[in-house]
Amino acid sequence: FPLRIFEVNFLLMLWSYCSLQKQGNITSYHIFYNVTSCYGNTMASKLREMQAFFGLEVTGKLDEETYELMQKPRCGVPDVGEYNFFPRKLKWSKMNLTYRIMNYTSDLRHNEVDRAFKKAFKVWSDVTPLNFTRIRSGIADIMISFGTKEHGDFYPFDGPSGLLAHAFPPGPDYGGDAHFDDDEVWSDDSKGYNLFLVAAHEFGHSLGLEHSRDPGALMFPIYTYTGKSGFVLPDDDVQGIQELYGAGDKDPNPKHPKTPEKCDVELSLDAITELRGEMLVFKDRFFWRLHPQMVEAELVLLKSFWPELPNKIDAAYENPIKDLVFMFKGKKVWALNGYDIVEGFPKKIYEIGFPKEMKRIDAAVHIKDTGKTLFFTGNKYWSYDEEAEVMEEGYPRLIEEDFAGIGDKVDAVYERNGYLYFFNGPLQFEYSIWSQRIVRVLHTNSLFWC
Ligand SMILES: *[C@@H]1O[C@H](CO)[C@@H](O)[C@H](O)[C@H]1NC(C)=O
Ligand SMILES: *[C@@H]1O[C@H](CO)[C@@H](O)[C@H](O)[C@H]1NC(C)=O
Ligand SMILES: *[C@@H]1O[C@H](CO)[C@@H](O)[C@H](O)[C@H]1NC(C)=O
Ligand SMILES: *[C@@H]1O[C@H](CO)[C@@H](O)[C@H](O)[C@H]1NC(C)=O
Ligand SMILES: *[C@@H]1O[C@H](CO)[C@@H](O)[C@H](O)[C@H]1NC(C)=O
Ligand SMILES: [Ca+2]
Ligand SMILES: [Ca+2]
Ligand SMILES: [Ca+2]
Ligand SMILES: [Zn+2]
Ligand SMILES: [Zn+2]
Repeated sequence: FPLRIFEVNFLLMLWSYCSLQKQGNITSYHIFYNVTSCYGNTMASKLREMQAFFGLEVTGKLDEETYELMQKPRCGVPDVGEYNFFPRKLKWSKMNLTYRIMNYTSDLRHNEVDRAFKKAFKVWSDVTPLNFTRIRSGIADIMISFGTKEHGDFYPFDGPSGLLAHAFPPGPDYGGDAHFDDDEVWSDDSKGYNLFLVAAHEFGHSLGLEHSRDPGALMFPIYTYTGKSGFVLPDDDVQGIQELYGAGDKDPNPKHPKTPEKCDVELSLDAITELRGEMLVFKDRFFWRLHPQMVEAELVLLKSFWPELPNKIDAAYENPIKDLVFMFKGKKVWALNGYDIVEGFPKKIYEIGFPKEMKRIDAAVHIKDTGKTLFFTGNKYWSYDEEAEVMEEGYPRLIEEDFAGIGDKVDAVYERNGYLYFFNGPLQFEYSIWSQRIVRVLHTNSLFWC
């Protein structure tokens, strides 16, 4: 693939070369690369493509945000360029494919590596008619190896972190082959990088898939550890691979999680909170970040911010005085200071004053003016005094008695300028604390200006 190699190499070179051409301080919040002076307009237009792909502000310049994204652990198949030079829809013309494990990493036992690759192929064979057979000698369609730095294909790895692995699209010779950077620490759990997850992503490329823009997809170019419980291939990837190969006849796990659409009229929420001036809106494995200066909400995986949290939460609120966000799932509560879980957490919710038999909280909101936090569960609510750190006397009370009209349950709630915004299914109730009544009923998705 001379053209492709050139393209990838050119981009890798650009990233390292341009870093020498830095024009200011990395810590400053302003443009620090002048790409035009480096490479002329071609590169600026490539960068624009990449920024558009990731939903960043399209400037054609390497700004802080773009740079941060490039620093994240990612897959070595470049995000820009590939759709220009890889012909669309490269695929294998046969359904029986072979793979061979050429050599191993010293981070894991051989049988652990074998198992990770086998499981990664099964992710794809479960949803297609493809069959993968391991061979131990000769030339397989998909040759798998571990290497460091320059490892024989002009796509050098870069030492620890950064690029993790890469794979070639279907074709002869190098086609389909997958290479893993042995300067990473590979694991079968959350430590370092999970070999199974990275392999499943790479084999997607080996089969002809490109990167996806869907942050929930396995083929999204940024690595996120998704937890120990059974991996299920997201719907976006299933659609992609079935477009190439069709469906198989025995999908053992037909429930493939879909990524929520912010403008879905039926949209309902799990939880909502502020965090240092941003609004976080939780739904399933994700949350949207709504920055006051940004019109477009950014969707990210919960695990990409807080790997230790569960994949879905019940409720969340911020105590801005303590600069802590509390998140609830079942009987547990986590206190977070930015990215960090505060020592001593998770705690049990009965430790903050709930009855022992209470199974979960539906929603929570902190009211700055009173210093109280309201917790909603079923058709009742509690009031917690943040300063005294005690549950107030006289609670729980019925939601219906004190917040008439908002329904008999609360999915999520937040406070702003003296109004409480209660979410119940696809509806949102704007409630004036001062006049103690509902002033507007809105669609839940109006949060996102849909
Ligand atoms: C970079 O940072 C240093 C120390 O913080 C400062 O002295 C210098 O002026 C900065 N340079 C630019 C170009 O902003
Ligand atoms: C970047 O470099 C080009 C060409 O050298 C120059 O015309 C342009 O003014 C520079 N832009 C910035 C922001 O420094
Ligand atoms: C693929 O391999 C299986 C056995 O592994 C065999 O039963 C099947 O006939 C093969 N299909 C083709 C198209 O070669
Ligand atoms: C895949 O393998 C199974 C079992 O070995 C076989 O029944 C099936 O026909 C194979 N599929 C194809 C497309 O060859
Ligand atoms: C594995 O094989 C590749 C390609 O043949 C080679 O570049 C690399 O050094 C080998 N790695 C190890 C750990 O033996
Ligand atoms: Ca090959
Ligand atoms: Ca690396
Ligand atoms: Ca909830
Ligand atoms: Zn990739
Ligand atoms: Zn390689």
